[in-house]
Amino acid sequence: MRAPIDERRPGLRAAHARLGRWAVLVALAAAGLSACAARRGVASAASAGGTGVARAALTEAPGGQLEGTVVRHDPSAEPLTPRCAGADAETCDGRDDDCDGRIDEGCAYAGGVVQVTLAWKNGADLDLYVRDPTGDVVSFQRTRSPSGGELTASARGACGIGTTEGGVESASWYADAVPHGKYEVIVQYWGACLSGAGLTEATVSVGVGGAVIAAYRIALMPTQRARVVDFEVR
Ligand SMILES: [Ca+2]
Ligand SMILES: [Ca+2]
Repeated sequence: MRAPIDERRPGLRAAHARLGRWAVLVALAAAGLSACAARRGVASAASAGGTGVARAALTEAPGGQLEGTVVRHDPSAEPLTPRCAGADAETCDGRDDDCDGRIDEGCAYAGGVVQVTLAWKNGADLDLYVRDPTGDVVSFQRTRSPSGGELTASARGACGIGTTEGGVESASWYADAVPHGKYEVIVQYWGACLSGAGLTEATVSVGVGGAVIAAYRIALMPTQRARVVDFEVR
């Protein structure tokens, strides 16, 4: 069953179904609200040390008294054990390599008190969607939500943007506006982009209040969607 991605934009979802994603992107571009442009904006802001990075600097510290708990995860999602490779080993790969409770700190996207980061290593185009307890969904379709969520890294929009050797998508909520309750993390494999991308392994990590509460490996085929993990913040 296809998970409803963005119930605040039923028109867009219906258009997806009727016309396919390219047609929707063209329509959005004509209206000056191109999803591709939104993705470029996110990527360029991050790479230039823009808003997301500045917010990270303000909010990456301790994380207050928030706690996060995994409610469920996709049966095919394989829990990953911490690597704890050492203090100098953090790389921009969607995992907390050095086990300091922060995912990919020092990379060109934000931390946050709640952080969900998706990463993969081939030419596929994967999309991250995070639905927060208010029902808002943060994704490339909507990079900022009224609840304070922000997509701070986006990769390979419609296969046309980003690197050819993998990507990262990451969403954050900050200390001054963290909705409490259940979050849903959904990954959509939009397309293979480069021929031969095919089955793609990705990692999904979730950080809450200065601790990584979940990390999974999941494998998806083109067009497949998975609700990787639900977690609760309280
Ligand atoms: Ca990392
Ligand atoms: Ca880390």
